[in-house]
Amino acid sequence: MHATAAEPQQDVGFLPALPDGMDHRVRVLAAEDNAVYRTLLRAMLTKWGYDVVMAHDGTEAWQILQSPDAPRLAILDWMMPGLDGVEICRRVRSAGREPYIYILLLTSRTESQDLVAGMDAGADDYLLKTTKPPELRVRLRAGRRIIDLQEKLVRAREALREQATHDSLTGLLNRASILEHLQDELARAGRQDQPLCLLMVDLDHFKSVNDTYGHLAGDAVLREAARRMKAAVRRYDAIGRYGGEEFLIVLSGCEREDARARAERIRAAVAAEPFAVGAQSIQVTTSIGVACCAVSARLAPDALVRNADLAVYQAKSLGRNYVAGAGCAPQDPAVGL
Ligand code: GH3
Ligand code: MG
Ligand code: MG
Ligand code: MG
Repeated sequence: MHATAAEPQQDVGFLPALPDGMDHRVRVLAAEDNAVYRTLLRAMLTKWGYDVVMAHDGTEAWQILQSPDAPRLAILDWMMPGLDGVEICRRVRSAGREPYIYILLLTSRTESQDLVAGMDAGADDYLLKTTKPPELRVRLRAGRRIIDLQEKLVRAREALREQATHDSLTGLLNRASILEHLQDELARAGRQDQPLCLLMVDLDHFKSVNDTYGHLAGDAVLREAARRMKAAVRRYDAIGRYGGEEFLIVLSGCEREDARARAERIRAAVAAEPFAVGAQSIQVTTSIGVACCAVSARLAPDALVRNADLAVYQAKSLGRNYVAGAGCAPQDPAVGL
């Protein structure tokens, strides 16, 4: 990439013209204020199979790097008008954003302490402008490997988080997560003087589903019940599997009348049509307990869960396929608040 008057048309195809982005094209930002280098960079990178995003100065480069779909690889000229390459490195790193952006600084400086300063600012690598194109090409490949590894790491971390917080059978939040959510939402409701209601949903006679159709059919019923319930709640209501065939639904900012209506909708959604499991058609119903924490009431999560549990018990005793609990049937024994 050494572009001087003597060799303005340096052969950029020194390595075979096989694109480096064989599996997927990789976008790379090339920021360079010198028109000759810019043309050269674009030609090389395009030939190597990269999708090139060019910036003419540091300010433009920084703007591009701030966008949500910024290239993951950046080649930055050290000396540019506006922001220089080192300052851009510093800003990118202090923003601490993900996904990681791999930065290669391009410099005509040779003083070692300058290079140390560049690396200190967060550059991953640097190259002198006198370096031959094949070296830039392999250094970029090294950068791509880092980016690919980091992407795998992020995916693995997300999969682990999903596993740790969700129930593997139904895909709903697991017991620990729904209880943690309840605790957080109760605290928030207290701070903001908002009501909060909790639904506990228990499948009726579920043991007999297992006994009649087998455990695998029982699992399929749990999955379908979870799907129907999730479809019946709002996107910002949290739903989790509390135990075997018991579920909790946290309704933030919800008054008791509203919670009862919501519970009724969930009950109807499950009972509406029999579940098709293999060749079987299985009728499933639920008993739902409603517990409310009114504005200004200070209830601990345990107390709310206990009230919802008592309300489920009441719904069972009233014949199942039923909604019971706080404010639902004033003549009933005081359940909930
Ligand atoms: P009730 O109407 O009083 O709630 O009766 P029930 O049969 O639903 O309640 P019970 O507590 O007697 O039985 C719950 C059953 O749920 C027993 C247990 O084997 C089953 N169960 C718990 N977890 C799972 C699971 O992950 N898969 C399957 N297939 N069954 C499960
Ligand atoms: Mg420059
Ligand atoms: Mg139960
Ligand atoms: Mg049950």
